[in-house]
Amino acid sequence: MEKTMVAVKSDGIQRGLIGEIIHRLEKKGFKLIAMKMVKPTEEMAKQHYIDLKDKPFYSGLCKFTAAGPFVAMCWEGQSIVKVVRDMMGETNPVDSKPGTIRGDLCVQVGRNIIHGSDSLETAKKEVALWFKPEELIEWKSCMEGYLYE
Ligand code: IDP
Ligand code: MG
Repeated sequence: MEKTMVAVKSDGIQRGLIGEIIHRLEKKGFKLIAMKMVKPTEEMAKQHYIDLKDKPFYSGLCKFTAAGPFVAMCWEGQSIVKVVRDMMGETNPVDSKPGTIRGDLCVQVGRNIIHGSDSLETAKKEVALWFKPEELIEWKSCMEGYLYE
């Protein structure tokens, strides 16, 4: 099973969408392994978005991230990194298809409400950035036999 890091960003939290995002991932059949609400330091925000450090919007993105609450989660499931990215939709909601989280729930790229790791390698780094190993709760879902053969 793969793990991925998902976050509801402060715009998603302000808009009351924490439950909606969790609901979609739960309904899909993915398993929540860890979750916390934090107010990230600017250092954590910078680390989280380190791959974008040369982009013109990097500084503003990190300041926005550090200014508000952030719900960090770790989810587990088969091929979850790719599937969550597909469920999120494109980075720019203008290009996100209806039915995706960003396609249904937001309008502009700088307020696109959700983060999801973009590769298995990134997922490992991001899970380790936001969670200590003991914060990842390995539990057996009673639905497992009905989700996986
Ligand atoms: P992703 O969130 O779909 O993985 P990334 O390219 O990793 O997209 O960018 C991280 C975040 O940076 C985006 O979710 C968005 O909030 C913000 N962002 C990306 N591109 C732009 C831009 O052109 N202008 C403003 N913000 C941007
Ligand atoms: Mg990204």
